[in-house]
Amino acid sequence: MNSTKDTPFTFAVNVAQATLEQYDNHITRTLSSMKGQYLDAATYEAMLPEEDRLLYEVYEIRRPETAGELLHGLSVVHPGKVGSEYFMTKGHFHTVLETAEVYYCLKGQGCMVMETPEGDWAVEELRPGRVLYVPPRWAHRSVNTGADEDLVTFFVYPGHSGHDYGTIEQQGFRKLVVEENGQPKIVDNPRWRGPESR
Ligand code: PAN
Ligand code: ZN
Repeated sequence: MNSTKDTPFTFAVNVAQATLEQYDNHITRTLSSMKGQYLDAATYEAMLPEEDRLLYEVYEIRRPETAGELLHGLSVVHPGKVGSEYFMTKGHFHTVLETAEVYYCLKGQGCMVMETPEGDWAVEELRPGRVLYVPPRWAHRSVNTGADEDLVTFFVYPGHSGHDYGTIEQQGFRKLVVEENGQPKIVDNPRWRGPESR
């Protein structure tokens, strides 16, 4: 696989199926890893004992986690909701805040929820063929708003970025994406616990 390669390499993305021909690491995240993240805590607690549902998966091409490298792979968020809130990734700031990321959407319907430590927020649509540029300093979480299709994105970010999950686990995102009358809607997160609300 790629981990020991220091010569150029290629691999195929199966565009029709939105899968990678090869990868080094497969991460799976289930409902139990999202404790405290969904607004409807009662529905979350009721769903857990029924089944620890698979919410999303990440397929990584392994590269050294150093500044000159680019980490890349595929993110797959499955369709579904907890209450009215769509399945989503945990979301994170990069530990090195001044690092950006590019996402290219291959399949599905969804959006990226983003915010900065300074209080800016943004939600951008993800659909096949769209590229999203996440600038340095912006925390990011992908949300699958499709009814029955995976949301698949190809991502690339600097090797030394690191992932700070703790900040989002503690304070959440300022905005949530929920279904209202069959449509996705951006709403304030009443449980957001950022520095300004404490
Ligand atoms: C992506 C994400 C991936 C899964 O590769 O890591 O979509 O989301 P979480 O990391 O929030 O669980 C990325 O943004 N890397 O930096
Ligand atoms: Zn990231």
